[in-house]
Amino acid sequence: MNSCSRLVLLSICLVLCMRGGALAAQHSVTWDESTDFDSFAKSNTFKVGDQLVFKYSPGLHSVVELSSEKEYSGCDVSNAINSMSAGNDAVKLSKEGTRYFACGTPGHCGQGMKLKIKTVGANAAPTQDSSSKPSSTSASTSPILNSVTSFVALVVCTAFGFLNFV
Ligand SMILES: [Cu+2]
Repeated sequence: MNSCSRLVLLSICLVLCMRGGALAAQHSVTWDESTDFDSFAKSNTFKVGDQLVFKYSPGLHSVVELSSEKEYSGCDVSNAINSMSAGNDAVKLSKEGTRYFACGTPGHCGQGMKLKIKTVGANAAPTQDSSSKPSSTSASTSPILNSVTSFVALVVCTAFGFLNFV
């Protein structure tokens, strides 16, 4: 094997390894009345494993998580499923689906301090809101496929690395 084809193989291995090991992202959101939360939601792709971090002045605001679209649109925070008030609140996006957040300070949600985000599978392409199909079957298997790809890439890379020394 000449050095040129080795270089090509090495490049392929590198690409495969990087593709397999996608890093989880952290999405910081400035949690106050001046933020455009719709734009924030649209300009970010939230994937399983990512983190959402709410940054604000403690005491002034809080973060409550709501369980339904109805509560979200009506700013009904009486049945919040989670409540945070530290001012640097991280939320782990552990599965696919839509999540609803609102400010718990009276009046703030009505003024627009609320955020709705959609978490997609870790391997999903960063497309803009391809409507509301559940897509659970295809996407839920992707983390496994992802691991398989990484493993195969690792084995292939190790094998070729070994051959180069023989
Ligand atoms: Cu607030």
